[in-house]
Amino acid sequence: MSTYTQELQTTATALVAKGKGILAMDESNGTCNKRFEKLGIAPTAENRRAYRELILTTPNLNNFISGAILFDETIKQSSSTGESFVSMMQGLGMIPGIKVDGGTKPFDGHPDELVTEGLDGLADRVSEYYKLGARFAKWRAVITIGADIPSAACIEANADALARYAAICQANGLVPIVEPEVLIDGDHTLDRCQEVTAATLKEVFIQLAIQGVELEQMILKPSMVIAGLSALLPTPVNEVATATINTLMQEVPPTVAGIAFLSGGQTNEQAAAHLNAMNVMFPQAPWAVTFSYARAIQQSALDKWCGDSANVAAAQKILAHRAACNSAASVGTYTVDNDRQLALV
Ligand code: 5MM
Repeated sequence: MSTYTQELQTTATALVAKGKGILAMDESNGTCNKRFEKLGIAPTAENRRAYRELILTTPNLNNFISGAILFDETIKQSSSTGESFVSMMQGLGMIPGIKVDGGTKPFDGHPDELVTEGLDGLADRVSEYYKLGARFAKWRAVITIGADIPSAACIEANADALARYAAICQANGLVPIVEPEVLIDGDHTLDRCQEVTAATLKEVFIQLAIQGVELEQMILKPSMVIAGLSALLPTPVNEVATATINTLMQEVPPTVAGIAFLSGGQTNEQAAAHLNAMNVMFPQAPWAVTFSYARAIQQSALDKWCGDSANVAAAQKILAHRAACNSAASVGTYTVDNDRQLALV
């Protein structure tokens, strides 16, 4: 039993508390700037800080959000009143988390495939983030579906890195969020996505076992099993929910503390409706099934804000609405009609 066992267990359980999910606001500067530039927002540290302040000061956010994943720059920033973001979150009962991966790089010898880097010096960085107040971490691996990919080598390399990251986090006090994302890009069928997701999760849990990761002290952040964005036919909501939960039931041990999905390029309504259907149709699932969305919570609010302080209150209203919708989906009470009606209020 490590020094952190009890704390890790408590944090993992709190992150997936009933009716709550995780807000991913951990875009690296490159990703955040790209989203800003599309809207004509200058890609400055001050604008990134102001945007993160808008998010964290959204009224009632803590009713729906258990914790938020921050980027390295953000965890060291403060609000305009001078209070650090970490302190603000602690005061609101939202657990600070931190993205610790170093991003994806081309996987040498394997065209069109990626491997996530960032293990060098990770134990020291995790210890530092713990001292700054973080209590959980996130590492994202990316698996691409194509004609002859993913390769077994790509799945294994990414699963190995995820497991080594998770073990380092647990040894140094942070609950690891393990995020193997099977990209939605492409014209693949739902069946192909299911096959790749199953193979990926199988390897991830083999590697987690090899590294001795405590499953009760980690959260899995998977993508949903869904047809590719350019597939001919959209998949009905209940089919996505069924294929996703069946795949997880097959590959994810019941002792994992919780499942918190990424939205991965789905629309706001799709991300909420799919999560909702899983909770309605599979109440017997052994884990809490909730969200860890970035775009499906934030993007509409960012579009409204557009870097203008006059739009902060309106943007916060949109953000709170998306958080509330996904909270409802996490307990199976979301409807698209309510979503649209409340969005108009
Ligand atoms: C897949 O991206 C994660 C979840 O976001 P969505 O719900 O929008 O799919 C997200 O947490 C992502 O890992 C972060 O935004 C960091 O991304 P970058 O590209 O900066 O590493």
